[in-house]
Amino acid sequence: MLRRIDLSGEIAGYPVRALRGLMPRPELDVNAALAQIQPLMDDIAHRGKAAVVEAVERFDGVRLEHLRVPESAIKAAVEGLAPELRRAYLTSIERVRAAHEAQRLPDVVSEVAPGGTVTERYLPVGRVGLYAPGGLAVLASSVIMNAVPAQIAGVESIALSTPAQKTNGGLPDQGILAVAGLLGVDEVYAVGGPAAVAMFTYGAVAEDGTVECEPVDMITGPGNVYVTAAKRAVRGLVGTDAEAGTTEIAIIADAGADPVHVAVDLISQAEHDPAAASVLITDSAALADAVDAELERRAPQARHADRVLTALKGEQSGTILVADVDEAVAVADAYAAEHLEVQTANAREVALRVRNAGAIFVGAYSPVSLGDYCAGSNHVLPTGGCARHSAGLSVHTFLRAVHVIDYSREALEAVAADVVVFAESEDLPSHGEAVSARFAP
Ligand code: HSO
Ligand code: ZN
Repeated sequence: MLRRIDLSGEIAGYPVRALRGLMPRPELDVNAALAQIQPLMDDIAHRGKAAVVEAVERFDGVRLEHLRVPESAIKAAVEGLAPELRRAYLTSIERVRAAHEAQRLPDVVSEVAPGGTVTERYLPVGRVGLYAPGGLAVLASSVIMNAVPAQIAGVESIALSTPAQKTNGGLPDQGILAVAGLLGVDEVYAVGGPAAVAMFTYGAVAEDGTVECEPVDMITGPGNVYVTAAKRAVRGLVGTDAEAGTTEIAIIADAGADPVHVAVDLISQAEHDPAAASVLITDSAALADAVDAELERRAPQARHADRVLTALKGEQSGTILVADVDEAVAVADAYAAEHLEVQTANAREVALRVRNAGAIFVGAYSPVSLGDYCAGSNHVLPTGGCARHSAGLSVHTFLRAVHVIDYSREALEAVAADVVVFAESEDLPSHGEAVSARFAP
């Protein structure tokens, strides 16, 4: 089922960069998507609400009178929840809150010299636009993963946008509305894709001057290649989070791993999208064979067998054979998976050696789908190798570190000569003067 890439014994010869090139990861052509969406983004920047309404009609087949979902619809969605689903939502919210509460950062004061301090204050972003995609599966859980860290960071104004659903009378998905209601997020827009990113960036004003959506300071949330492209297009005008695109799972497994556990986890993420990536990294050909046999048996029986089989057989998925666990860790670092499971002996110790992954799941009883809903961890994670340089959503995403500099007269005087000399060396004598003038007799 999975194609095999045999790298066993070869890893040591490869510098990390070259190793990256051997990974089963297709290039995502964000630039091509960007060229396609740019006219839409510009149109919304210039014409506001009217252009958003047209985009929603064109892409989601719904003609909106107002972009914003009435609060009564959010209330109704909460009231209409089946008790067991309500409990599942609340369990997820409670655990995500518990893990994220612990991420708050206290101010850090450094006394750099007697009488001279630099304080690092962590201040929340003022207004944030959260995006929850539609597409093959509409994911209410992503609303929890976006909103909880923003709320805990202290973001004052939180808006959510998610596609209008033709099948729900033009409102967004009921589950998304219900979760928004449970979280106390009442500013919800029925706008999807790049149009939502443009609306959040530029705001949306109606022709009669009514403001339908105020612009935000930051946009977060996962999305397809067009949403990714839209976020790249507006970066700088607004803040954005790491790129969270089509889902990926990589599993390091040794001969002792249970092939059923490995196979069901590979299938679980393949369920998201025909372009999802499921990668097994193992030093055991026997385990690879056993996992393949399980995939052959189980994948055709999955409810979404079509996309699962397409994903597993795609060039983005595969089994990478390595010589030992050290090589497996090197491959995992080169791949930098969104999700990495470690199903080996001493799994925790192996997991702690990995440097590059969006989130790491340790041992036989920490599957990725636990993290998707109820582990407490965040599931909005960097994909496409971005885990080399970026992190998933957390409270930190919504905080900015601001330095507060506070020097006394004596503390400034003690360092004045250094500032003057340094400024002179850069041919900026007025910089030096700004210090020395304070001490002129
Ligand atoms: N695995 C997805 C998140 C998700 N799964 C939501 C189910 N619902 C990306 O981390
Ligand atoms: Zn998932």
